Amino acid sequence: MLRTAMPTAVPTPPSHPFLSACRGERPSRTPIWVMRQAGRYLPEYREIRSRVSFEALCRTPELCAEVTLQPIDRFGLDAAILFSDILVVFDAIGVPVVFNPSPQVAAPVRTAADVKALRWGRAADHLDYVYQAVRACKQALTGRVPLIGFCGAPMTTASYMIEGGSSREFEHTKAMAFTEPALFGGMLENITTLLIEYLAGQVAAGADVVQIFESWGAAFAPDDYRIHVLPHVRRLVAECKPLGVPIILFVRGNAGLLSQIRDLGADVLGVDWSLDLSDAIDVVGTHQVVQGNLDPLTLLGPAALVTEKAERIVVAGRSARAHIFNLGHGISRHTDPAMLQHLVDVVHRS
Ligand code: 1CP
Repeated sequence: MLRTAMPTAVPTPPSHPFLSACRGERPSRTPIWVMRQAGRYLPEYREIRSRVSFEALCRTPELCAEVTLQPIDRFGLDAAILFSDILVVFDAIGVPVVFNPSPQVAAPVRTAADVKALRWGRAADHLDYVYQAVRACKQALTGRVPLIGFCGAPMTTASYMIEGGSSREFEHTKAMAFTEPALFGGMLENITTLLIEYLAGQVAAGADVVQIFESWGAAFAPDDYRIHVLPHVRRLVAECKPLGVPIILFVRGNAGLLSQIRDLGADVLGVDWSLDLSDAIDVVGTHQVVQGNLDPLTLLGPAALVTEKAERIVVAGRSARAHIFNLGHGISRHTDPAMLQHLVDVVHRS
């Protein structure tokens, strides 16, 4: 549903270094953005959060745009990522979630009856506030940098519903996959359909690139991942290809999974910090575009260490088809913003 009230946003030039790298071209300098770049390590974010709950923030497009642009205005990063959360899709299917700040689902979804009771079918139509936020971001960015839309991968998303929140062991999720594979598979299939529609809605609203977050890839052993999880990620990537924007697939815990995800057709593979970038490139091949992979907690160390590690990653990235610098997972809330500025400067001058 297009809103005609909002003027047309200025498009980002296709020659932008981040978009060039996503397409597999080598831009003149290594582009950098960082996962969770808008968030609690920024005083200007905490100021807004002192007045507005996280839930209200996600549902207020103008505030989403303001928060999305905070790190862009401050650091000179090469891409913006929509401020939202992978779990807002629960709104669409009728699973209440609260953030405290970690997500809590009071009524977990574990049985066939629980799954059947959810509001499947054109569920992504209920997420118009996200699409409005994408439009507000594009408007505010005035073409300065591209905007990344995103979703969780099917299993990562489902795990929060099944566990009732964050988890260390994923015992309910894995028990469901192992004891009731048809129920688990059916649930992931429904979620995948929702995620495809959801990413299509974000792209229609103006997202230049989409990233799929498989934050809990390591929950499953590689052979179980191949059986229970991979087919859904494959379908998500395949059915998002026709959207015509680059797809970044980030799998955390991917040292053991890179060989499974390298052939799914994602334009960029996000590498976590559990392995050296050069080893990741050995596995995925030098024809792949990679993104990553500094350990986020390096930013809690001295500037000289950040310089040394970042430069090493930039050098390793030169053997890939193209490289987008990022952290190997989300930035810590304990990070000094000055250290992120130092990292951006090091990457840009390397
Ligand atoms: O302000 C607050 O106190 C809320 C903390 C917070 C924030 C800032 C949450 C709750 N989500 C977010 C924003 C968010 N979440 C973004 C913003 C865009 C950016 O990167 O700047 C993004 C992309 C996410 C995605 C997300 N949410 C993921 C995937 C990425 C990752 O970090 O692995 C996951 C797993 C979530 C779930 C979630 N939501 C919030 C928290 C604290 C969590 C993680 C909980 C857990 O560890 O299980």
